[in-house]
Amino acid sequence: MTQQNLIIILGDQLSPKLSALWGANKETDTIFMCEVMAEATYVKHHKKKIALILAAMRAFAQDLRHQGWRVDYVPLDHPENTGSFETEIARAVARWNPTRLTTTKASEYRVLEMQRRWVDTLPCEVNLLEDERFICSTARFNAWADDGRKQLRMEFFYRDMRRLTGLLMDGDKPIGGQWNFDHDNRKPAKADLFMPAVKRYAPSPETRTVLDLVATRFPDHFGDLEPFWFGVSATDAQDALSHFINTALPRFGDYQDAMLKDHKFLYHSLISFYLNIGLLDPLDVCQQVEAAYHAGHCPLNCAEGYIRQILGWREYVRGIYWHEMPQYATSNALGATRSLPEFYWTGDTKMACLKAAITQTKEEAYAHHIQRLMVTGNFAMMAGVNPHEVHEWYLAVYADAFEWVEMPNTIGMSQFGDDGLLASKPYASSGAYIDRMSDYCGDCHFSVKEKTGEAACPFNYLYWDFLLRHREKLGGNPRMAQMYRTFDKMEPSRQRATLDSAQKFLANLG
Ligand code: FAD
Ligand code: DLZ
Repeated sequence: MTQQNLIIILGDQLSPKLSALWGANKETDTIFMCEVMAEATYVKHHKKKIALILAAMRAFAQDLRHQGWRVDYVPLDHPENTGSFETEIARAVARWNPTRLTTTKASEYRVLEMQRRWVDTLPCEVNLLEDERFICSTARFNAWADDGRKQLRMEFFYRDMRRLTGLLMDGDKPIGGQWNFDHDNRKPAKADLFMPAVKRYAPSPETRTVLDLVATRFPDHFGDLEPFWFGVSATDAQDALSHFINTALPRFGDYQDAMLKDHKFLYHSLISFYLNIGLLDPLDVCQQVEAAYHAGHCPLNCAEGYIRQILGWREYVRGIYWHEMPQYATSNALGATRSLPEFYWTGDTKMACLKAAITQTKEEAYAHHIQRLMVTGNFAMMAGVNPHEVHEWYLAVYADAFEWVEMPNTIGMSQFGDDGLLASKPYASSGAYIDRMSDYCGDCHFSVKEKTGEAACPFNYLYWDFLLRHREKLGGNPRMAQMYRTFDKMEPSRQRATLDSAQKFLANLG
């Protein structure tokens, strides 16, 4: 049977607005989707993440069928499934014999390279389209980045994006007279604060089938599969967003950086995993938050802080990824070589903050930004763990992790592996920061007040050891100068005790 067009939709392209669907014809075209082992195992993704993607792919395919599309869908347990995009797409082309194959560029470099090979290997025309689901095209970002500027700082990119979209703008001026209201944000939270409940979605029979499949096929992957509460459709995702706007947005900014051991989600929106697979549109999300602000539903610091995460950070890290790949993947500016400690896979550590962040990651495939940056990321960087290993961990364990967004956050922001391309200084901190922003330290085995010795919080001495190890590279950074002066003013005996404590700890880290 000869078809005009075979349209390939990948597991993170679940958007009706996908460019591969523009101009498609329900009469003559066939949509192809496949579940493949290779995508679940190139890093061993968290069970919940695999379940989310497969369940959402099936729900999306079902919606397309209801809209009258012909969908050729190969499930993971199909007896003839060959297990990779390349072989499954070759089989689909043999089945349908299309004159043309249309697909939207993959979000990850690894898969885009595959798609580019299809041009030479497949016996039909291959139409590879831009992914138009982002607010800033890669061409626009590249033009901004290559405009002779000295540094590619997010804040300036964000201002351009505010001007481009008109979000929270009054003519050419930012509403409220400032671009950024972070000085009103970042308060520590108290455990007795009223916390909004997370919206949970009971698995449908179709999702249950996926959960059984994941339990059978990926028993040795990291993470708890149950309870599975993610939504799997655009309707669920919009409902989760509305719930966030109604219940948590008014306090989002204030407690954005807080961490509490009994409140995993605080005032965060928990929509990254929906956005990243296409169930929500980023501009639409920002516009809904802007509308909530104009309706008097949330203060400006919350609306601005939230919009900046999506319009600013999310678009910016994607731009950095495509601007810098493929060399970005192996960047290791601090020459870190240690293997990732085993406790990142078990949570079995006496450090209460790391235990909490990793245990929650295992349970939920989710941790919020500050847990990722200032707990697991901060520790790995100060302990000198190879950033590529750290990257593979983050890519595997979070439901929202796709390389384009995860890699710049990990290798750049959290590990300083890109030599300051993304962050003006390393996000290194002692235990005092974690103590200020969380309630983890109270019942920790280690004392955050102690600076050296076996009872001291390891973050305290690792911080100085990290700075000293990298003095040549970081000593000239004006944002670090004060910290080096503080170390230099310490009593020599205290300096020695600090570095000895770090050496002992690192020697036992394995
Ligand atoms: P909220 O706190 O409610 O923020 C709202 C939205 O803003 C998020 O849904 C997300 O889309 C966006 N956002 C916020 N911060 C960032 C950021 N730094 N970069 C990009 N988008 C941002 N985010 C991912 O989506 N996927 C990842 O794989 C990922 N890996 C990370 C790894 C490290 C080491 C760090 C430090 C951060 C990482 N982030 C990643 C960014 C951020 O931690 C998550 O986007 C956020 O925690 C998702 O939870 P939320 O939806 O509740 O976000
Ligand atoms: C992450 C993932 C997983 C686990 N499984 C699939 C799958 O079976 N089929 C599919 O199309 N996509 C899957 N994905 C998402 C892909 O890895 C994603 O499309 C690429 O990362 C984009 O470059």
